[in-house]
Amino acid sequence: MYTLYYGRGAASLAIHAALQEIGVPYDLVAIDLEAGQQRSPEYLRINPQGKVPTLLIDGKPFTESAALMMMLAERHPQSNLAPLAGSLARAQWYELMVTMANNLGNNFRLWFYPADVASTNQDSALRTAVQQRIESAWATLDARLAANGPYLLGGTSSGADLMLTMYMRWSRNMPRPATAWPALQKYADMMRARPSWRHITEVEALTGW
Ligand SMILES: N[C@@H](CCC(=O)N[C@@H](CS)C(=O)NCC(=O)O)C(=O)O
Repeated sequence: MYTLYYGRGAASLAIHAALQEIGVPYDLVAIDLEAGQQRSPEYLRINPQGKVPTLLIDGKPFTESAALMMMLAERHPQSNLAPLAGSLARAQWYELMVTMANNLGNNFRLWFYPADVASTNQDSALRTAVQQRIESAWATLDARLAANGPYLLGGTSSGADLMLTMYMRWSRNMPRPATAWPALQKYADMMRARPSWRHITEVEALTGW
């Protein structure tokens, strides 16, 4: 049995979509990040880092969205969150998952939480550097999808696409959002039309995509 602790639109979003795609029953617990619920003693007991997502698997807490996606893909091979274990496509999938976590996950963390590394939230050198790194990731992914889409692995969708859609959504208020790149815009339209994505958008009451 799964219980997902999520924040609206946060790093839990792709895991929420994955659970929905798997089709198993799961419980949701909303953590209000703006109200600071992630730092409540109750939540810190299950996730001492005070971040979302946390996924309870049979009552035991696990964290890190990319790791959770890998775990779910392994536990539910029939859900096609990842290509067949041991295949070359699976190797490509791991490469993508880790690259996106490093290039997008880490840089978005700095974009939204610059105080992790800077003394002020307005460190413009940091913001410029982070923005450039995120935009460079969009350019690479746009070229990849334009050459060999419609999904990250070509003809078959996977959990990596759920991760990328989540990251892309986070850029919507940036100076140059992911959808400024044409192949990524087309990709966003396709991914947002998925039943799982529409469902989580409604449940998490997300606006502005
Ligand atoms: N690398 C982590 C990042 C988790 C993370 O930074 N989550 C943010 C929301 S997107 C959070 O919980 N922020 C609340 C806080 O840091 O106080 C993952 O991918 O799961």
